[in-house]
Amino acid sequence: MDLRQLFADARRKFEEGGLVLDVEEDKLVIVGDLHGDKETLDLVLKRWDGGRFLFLGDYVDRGNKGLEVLTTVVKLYLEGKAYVLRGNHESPLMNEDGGFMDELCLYKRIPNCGELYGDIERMFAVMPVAARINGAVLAVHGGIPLKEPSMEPASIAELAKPSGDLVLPEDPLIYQALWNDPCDCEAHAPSPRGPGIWLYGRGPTERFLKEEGLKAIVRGHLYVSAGYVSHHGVVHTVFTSRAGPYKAVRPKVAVLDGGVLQIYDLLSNEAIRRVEI
Ligand SMILES: [Mn+2]
Repeated sequence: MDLRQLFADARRKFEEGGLVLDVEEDKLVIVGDLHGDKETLDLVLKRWDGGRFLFLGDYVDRGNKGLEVLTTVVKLYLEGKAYVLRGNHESPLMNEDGGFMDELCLYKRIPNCGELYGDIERMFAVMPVAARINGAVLAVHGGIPLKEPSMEPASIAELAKPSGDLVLPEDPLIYQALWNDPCDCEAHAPSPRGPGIWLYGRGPTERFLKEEGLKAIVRGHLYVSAGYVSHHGVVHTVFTSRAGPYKAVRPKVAVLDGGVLQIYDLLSNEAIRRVEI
């Protein structure tokens, strides 16, 4: 299939779906950052063959099969088999130095790679940034955005109605949803990732979940060699890439099955943690 057509079709479908999804699924396999790791993606798709998937973003950069990963998840999305969220690497801000533009133009030598990237960039801009699953779990790449200057958590409704351009993105709440991380702190702290990015602590996390009537957050973004870490018992980070710099990672996915969230180790094929939601 023509790639430009594929990404244009996906862009139109993403546009119709909005920036925040409401998802109802009995069983959902939630996949963390892939960063061009097609082998691990194939492992997940084989292990849960015929299942429903939610991808937490960061399909490209770092690993060398970003285009294959992106194409695969977008096809699953168009076939109605997967929800596909945006990560901070779904942005021209990252792809110039992160490896994806070089993959397209230098290594794969795709003719008119700039035009293909233009289609991809337009699609990135309209991808959803969060999904509410079964009214209980929020899936998001980075996490809870904080409103300056009060530093209180933003609501999901505010995320759904952004102001400013979405390409980079410029909207500060959307930007933080893609970039923020949890911390073991009580309130919040500036993020080492850069200006405009925050670490959200126990207080804002608990207030956010209470306000939204949710139980937990499943997110990616943070590289952890164990492939999984939890904060305050309610923020669950899964990391699913072994590409490039992540060779030593033990990749994990989260499987939401009824009222239970299970964390699976992909190498041993075992559930390493079980959380009642
Ligand atoms: Mn990320």
